[in-house]
Amino acid sequence: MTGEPHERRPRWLVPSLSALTAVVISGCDLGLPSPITREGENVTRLWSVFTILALAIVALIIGLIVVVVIRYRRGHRDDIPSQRQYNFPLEITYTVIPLVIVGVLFGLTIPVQENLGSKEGAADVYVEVVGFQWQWQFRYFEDESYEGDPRIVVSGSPEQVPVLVLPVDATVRFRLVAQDVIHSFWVPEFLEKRDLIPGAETDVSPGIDNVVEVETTETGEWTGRCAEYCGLQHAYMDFELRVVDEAEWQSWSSEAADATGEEGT
Ligand SMILES: [Cu+2]
Repeated sequence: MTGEPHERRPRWLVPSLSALTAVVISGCDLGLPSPITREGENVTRLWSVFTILALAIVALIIGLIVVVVIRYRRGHRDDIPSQRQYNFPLEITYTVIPLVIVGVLFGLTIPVQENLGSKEGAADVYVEVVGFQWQWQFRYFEDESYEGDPRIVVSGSPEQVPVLVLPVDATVRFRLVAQDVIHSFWVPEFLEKRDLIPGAETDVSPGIDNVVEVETTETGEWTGRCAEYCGLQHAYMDFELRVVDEAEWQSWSSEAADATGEEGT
């Protein structure tokens, strides 16, 4: 037998894995919907860091496995592998590196999470989102007290999907209220969702933070959903989200306020 087949290095390996990783990363939004809020952009950035790092680690592990399998396969050799039981520096290294990675990811996660829960200063629009079996009602208020009669009320029905209209480049604060069971307010493009817990606004379920705030960044139309199974008609509990420019917002809100006023009288 001539030659040393076990010494051959798979030269194609690193370029192939690099190319595969590049295709996966560039070919899609790393699996996420395109964000339409400032908070969603932060979540997407964090997700990208996690995903790219995970792909790099997968590539490294697969690469090492393939190298070891090819390079150290038994072939026609009669020798036995090294019988050394441990390698202290190596073990320290592969313990410390993952700890550092987890620490960095944790550190990056905290500010994004804080941002998702933050509600500073006054918002531009206040909407009380009421979920009930099996529809949504959107009640627009003037301020964060959410008291008195809402200026605008949009109600869904089995025949009419409710439309949540919001201005673009605005801070919108949602107060989530469940009238019966737990529902969940979810627009996939927000990249966040929050449950509506019954009794959160009273003393029945104290300590529940049922207020979320988003800053809209794009005009367009999207579909929102209830993301918590809430009974037989849960699957039909959709709503439409329409984010509009300032002029459209002004005309819609005054028309909707008039319509709400007329219904109330
Ligand atoms: Cu539901």
